[in-house]
Parts: sequence; structure tokens; C-alpha cells
Amino acid sequence: MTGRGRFITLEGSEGVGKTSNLDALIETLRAAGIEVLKTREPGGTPLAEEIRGLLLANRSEAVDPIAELLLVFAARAQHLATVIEPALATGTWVVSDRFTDATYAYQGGGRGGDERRIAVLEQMVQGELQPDLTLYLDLDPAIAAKRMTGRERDRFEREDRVFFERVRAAYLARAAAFSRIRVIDASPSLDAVQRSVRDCVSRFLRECGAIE
Ligand code: Z5A
Repeated sequence: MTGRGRFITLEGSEGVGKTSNLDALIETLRAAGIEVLKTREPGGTPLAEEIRGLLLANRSEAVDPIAELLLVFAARAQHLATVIEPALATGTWVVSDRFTDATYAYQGGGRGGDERRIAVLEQMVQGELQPDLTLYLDLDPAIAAKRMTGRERDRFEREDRVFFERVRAAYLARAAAFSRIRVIDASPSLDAVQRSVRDCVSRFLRECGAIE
């Protein structure tokens, strides 16, 4: 493959199994001979990882929703400028564990933030850049919560069920609005979900002519 790389993102709320499915996604691309850079948000650069630490840390001080939103986009600006854009420009495909759909889902849906504010920052930081493909792992938050049992929880994971219902509703609304977002049922066994992930990526590779 030559030319600009493709940008693929993986989304879902807590406990859906993003980490467990990321490698299946990347292996499918590498098996097709594609050079892939794996990254994540918030994070992906030393500065953005520091901002991630600030965002996820449990703290006694309440975090203002606008401060949270600006931190998310500050990390994203650095990530885009120093990692994502340079890789795409040299033909490397980029797979990011979360991107701006997560902002609409968490800071918009979960926190109840105004989508128009998110859209202004999205335009400022990304311009016209959007993922070429987004896999959204969908799961009932009640099942997800059971999968998280015993895990130490960060500031987001401590939110209640209602918060995660709103996050899910926001993701599903975006999936209905944008054809690049493919919904994958994350409720079956891990093997079955990984198969769906591989099938979805293979379909995309055929659609963009990367495989027969
Ligand atoms: N955030 C935000 O607010 N705004 C933004 O714009 C962005 C992010 C970009 C950190 O994200 C937080 O940042 C996130 C939103 C916020 N907080 N939350 N919640 P993260 O992606 O780093 O954190 P995470 O959501 O906790 O993702 P994760 O670590 O990848 O967890 P996961 O999706 O739950 O995946 P997992 O660890 O692979 O699976 C969880 C457990 O389920 C594990 O024990 C697995 O073995 C098990 N599992 C996985 N699949 C299955 C199946 N199919 N069956 C049974 N059990 C399974």
C-alpha cells in the first residue's frame, strides 16, 4: 500500500473488552502487509500521557467539566501533531484505542456537556480529520460492570450505571449518524467478539482495495 495511511479507532465504554480486542484488530491489518502504529487516547505521547494521568486520577477536588474537556483536547492536539498526522502522512496506518467519539460519549453524553462546544474544539484541533473506520464495541453497562469486578477503578470508572447508560446512548446515536462507525456486539465470548472484529476489519480492507 502506498499513499496516506488510514486511521482506525476502537471505542466502547468501560468493561467492553477494548484492550482484549485491540490485538485482533492490529493482527488482521499486519496479516494484510500493512504497517500499523498502535496508540491510545488520552495519551500516545509523553505530554499527552501526563495529561491522561491528570484526567484519570482519583482526587478530592471536583473536576470542572470544561476543564476536563479542554484537557482531553489538549492531549489530542499534541497526539495529532506529533504522532498521528506524521504517521498517516508517511503511509503508516494508525490504530487508536479511543478518539473523539469518546469525547462525545463521555464529556457529551456522560457529563451532559454541550455537543456544540465539543464540535468547536474538534474543528480547532482536528480540522477535517476523522477516522476512516471506527469499531464500537457495544455492551449493556450491567454486564460490563460485572466484567470489571475486582479491578481498581479510575475517576471515570467510579461513575454510576446511569452515567454509563448515557455514554452508551451517545455512542449508539453517533453510530446511527456516521457510517464509518460499525457496531460490534461485545456480549458473546471473547473468541466470538474477536471474530467479529477480524471480519469487520477484513470487510473494510476489501472496501478500500487493500485485499481481494
Ligand atoms: N475518556 C474520555 O472521557 N474522553 C475522551 O475523549 C477519551 C477518553 C479519549 C480511559 O480510557 C478513560 O478515558 C475512559 C474514558 C476517558 N474511562 N472509562 N471508563 P481507557 O480506554 O484507557 O480505559 P477503559 O475504558 O477502562 O478501557 P480498557 O482498559 O481497554 O478496558 P476494557 O474495555 O474494559 O477492556 P478489557 O480490559 O479488555 O476487558 C475488561 C475485562 O473484561 C477483562 O477482565 C477481560 O478479560 C474481560 N472480557 C473482555 N472481553 C470479554 C468477553 N467477550 N467476555 C467476557 N469477558 C470479557
